Amino acid sequence: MFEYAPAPESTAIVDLRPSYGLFVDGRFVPPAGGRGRDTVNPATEQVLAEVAEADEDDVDAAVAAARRAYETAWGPMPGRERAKHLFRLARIIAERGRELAVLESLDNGKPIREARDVDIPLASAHFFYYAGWADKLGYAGYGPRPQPVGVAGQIIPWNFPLLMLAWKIAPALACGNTVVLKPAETTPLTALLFAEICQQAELPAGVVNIVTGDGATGAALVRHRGVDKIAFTGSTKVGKEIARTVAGTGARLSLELGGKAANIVFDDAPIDQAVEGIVDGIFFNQGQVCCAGSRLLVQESIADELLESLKRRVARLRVGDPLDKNTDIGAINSAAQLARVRELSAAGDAEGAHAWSPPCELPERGFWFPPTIFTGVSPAHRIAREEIFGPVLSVLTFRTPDEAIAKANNTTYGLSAGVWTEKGSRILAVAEKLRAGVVWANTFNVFDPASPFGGYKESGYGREGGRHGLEAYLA
Ligand code: TXE
Repeated sequence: MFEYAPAPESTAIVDLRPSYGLFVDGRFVPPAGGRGRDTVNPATEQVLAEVAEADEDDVDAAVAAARRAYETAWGPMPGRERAKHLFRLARIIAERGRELAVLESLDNGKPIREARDVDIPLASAHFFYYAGWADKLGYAGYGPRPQPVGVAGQIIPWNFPLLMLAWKIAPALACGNTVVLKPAETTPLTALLFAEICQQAELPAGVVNIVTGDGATGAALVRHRGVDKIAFTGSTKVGKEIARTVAGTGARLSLELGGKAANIVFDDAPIDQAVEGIVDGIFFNQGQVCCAGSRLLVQESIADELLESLKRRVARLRVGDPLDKNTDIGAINSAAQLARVRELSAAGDAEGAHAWSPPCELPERGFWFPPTIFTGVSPAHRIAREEIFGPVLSVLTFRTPDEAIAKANNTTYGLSAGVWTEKGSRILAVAEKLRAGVVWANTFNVFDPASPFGGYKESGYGREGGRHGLEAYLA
């Protein structure tokens, strides 16, 4: 168990090994406690592989390796040399894009089309973008010899496994930090393939360490005294717990937590375009997106017309096999996540909202939830307030722009929002008043490595992406 052997020669797109060790100090190693956990394909419930479960000793070894690499190899390395390594990582991710996309789809349940066209190219783009910064920090006002923070502990969720890894690792490395990253327990496989890519790119040993495991592994990393910075993306509940722990260790912290975005459609909006944006906003990645447009706020005068056309469009979405390139909606990532989506959807029914789903046959095995639209939702309902993190849209109406703004801001979160209107002046006026880190106008879920991303209120603090993303990793 957990012996690392090179992949067997094969023509298959992905070569899954029966078991995977931890990636520490440039090598795959068995976990100290000898424990493992199966990762399953959420579309079939079949076991894909057994993955090591790191305990305190493993985390300790990974942090020590990261510290050595920081002090002896990566920290002292000139920015232009670090840039070369990052460019190499970016190129290999792009070259191995097909393999990564298939693996991501298998482990996460997302449609292959999304993994292929969004997750993997964006992950590569993040490495390209931050590679460009590595040798320019000195000129960009960060001082003649910009100081990295040191060793970064990074904990990521399961909704965009490789992309979240790229958001975390690329800026950290560009600034001269070394990292210990913990992937989510249900989606470790692309992070482990990335570890292999680090070897292929001849990254110095210890610069990137990957410790797989669950919340206990994450907690061990968070309380480790050798970690100078914690970066976390995940639930608000765990984010708050981490903030409490970090208050006692003195590490720096950035948090990217949940959301409950309003997608606001005014009566002069281009309806067809808005419908596409609403569908993309809530059904992309089965709605398991922190910035998902999960609350549709539609102006009362066009509500009926818009809902009619939205339902016609949703009825055409294909739900099913994530590896079929015509699939629009794949599987929910885990049984636990499916239970959460079901629970909140049942709360919507119980509180008197009206659920609509198109007729669709869901596969018998695996974790599936049909695209669902709730109308008759009041702001007090749980489905209007809580993050569902599934393919479930809550529809509310408004009469005036002020009412739309008040309803949009009536949330404990503040990550993203959308505005649909033909009037440019209205876009600016409304966007200014929305308490959300990102506001999209006449589009939704558009990402670029050069744009900062992050929230207000219980959506967390700190920004990732763009020049702002460097701040988190410079002392
Ligand atoms: O998140 P967790 P879960 C929201 C979404 C979802 C809910 C629960 O609403 O329904 O959270 O999802 C690690 N110390 N988001 O339970 O537990 C864990 O192993 C340190 C929004 O999956 O927060 C994983 O690697 N780490 C979000 C990561 O934290 C701990 C994305 C996220 O898991 C830990 C995911 C601990 N005590 C869920 N406990 C977004 N912002 O996009 C767990 N972890």
